[in-house]
Amino acid sequence: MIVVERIALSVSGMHCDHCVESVTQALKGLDGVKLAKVSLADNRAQVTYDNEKVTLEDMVSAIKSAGYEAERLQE
Ligand SMILES: [Cu+2]
Repeated sequence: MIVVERIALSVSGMHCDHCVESVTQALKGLDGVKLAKVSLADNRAQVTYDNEKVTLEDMVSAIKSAGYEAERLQE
């Protein structure tokens, strides 16, 4: 069963389009992430994902590995 959810993350440490691209690729590289929309202006990432394949912790650690910090944003 595929359970698709959407969450918003607050991402810190981004300062240019290259950073946005790095964070986007880090998220999209995870199995189960369907969509990742990263905004430099808001320091946010909107992620649509299959919650049976990927967790919030996976996303946060992928973003950390790319060199940025992230945490869940309550919408
Ligand atoms: Cu940058």
